[in-house]
Amino acid sequence: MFNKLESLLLKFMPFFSWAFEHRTKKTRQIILNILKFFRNDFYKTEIKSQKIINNNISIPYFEVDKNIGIKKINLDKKLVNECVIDTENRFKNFDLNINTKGKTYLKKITQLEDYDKNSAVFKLATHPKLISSVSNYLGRAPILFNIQALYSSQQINNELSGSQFWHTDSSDLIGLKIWILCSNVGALDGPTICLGKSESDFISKKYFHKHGSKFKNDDIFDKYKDSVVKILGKKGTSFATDTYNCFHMGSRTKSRNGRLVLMINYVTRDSIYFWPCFRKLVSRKLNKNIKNLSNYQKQLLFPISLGL
Ligand SMILES: O=C(O)CCC(=O)C(=O)O
Ligand SMILES: [Fe+2]
Repeated sequence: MFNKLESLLLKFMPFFSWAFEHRTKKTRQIILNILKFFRNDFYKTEIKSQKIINNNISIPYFEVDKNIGIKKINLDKKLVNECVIDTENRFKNFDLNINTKGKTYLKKITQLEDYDKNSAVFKLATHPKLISSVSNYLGRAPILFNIQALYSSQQINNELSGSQFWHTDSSDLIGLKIWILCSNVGALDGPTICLGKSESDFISKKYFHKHGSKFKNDDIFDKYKDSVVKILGKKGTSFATDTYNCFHMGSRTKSRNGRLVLMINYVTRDSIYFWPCFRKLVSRKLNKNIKNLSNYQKQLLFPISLGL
């Protein structure tokens, strides 16, 4: 009986999650609190993760102000340099014409499964100093949801779509994305442009913003031209952004060079990616080299690697 009910509910999950994503943040928080009650076991794993993270606590690389949600950060120089070289090499071997799936203005060159546990990128993404920084901001145990090398290519026409419009990411209520620039990024190279959290909250409330929807013109944001943060700089420059709370847009690329960036994405257990209908999507076939992880690393990937 319960199984039948569950499979019926699962069928409607894509609708539920879509409907959930298109609520205001406040409504989402209420729904999440109710759901938490039914997903007690899943949330219990967070306590264990938190303990392991606390046992490995390190001096954080950076601290992100909770009212701002954006910060230019300094990570380990040598490790960042290795990450840049690795990303450049992968980009060189990537045929931009073959991959026609997804967004044309923003190409996904790699994903989490492409990194083995001894790679500089994986080492950085699971570095206790980085994890301490992220978990301090989230106030919770982070989940390393994805690592992606992304390339924004020159756009000839002026038609914008998707994440080129101002939006907040809707898969979670809080999270951090770490950006490592892997090419020199100037204003014309399609940088991500971010508005601080308190201003974003103000706009969100004023316009009853539904978390998953995008602003189809820039009028509201033009007023904030002087206070936005542009994720640009020399190769190796790094930023942390809470794109789940800070309005942002990017890849409005005018230059031929475009932008190559490495993005490490941390979310919480509230993320819709861990809802039953999405679990299948995120039960990844991890690279065999990603197995035999340390206990610490396992906790960071836990809901994913177990394919829960
Ligand atoms: O292309 C960009 O810089 C924006 C990407 C974006 O919206 C995101 O990663 O959440
Ligand atoms: Fe986004």
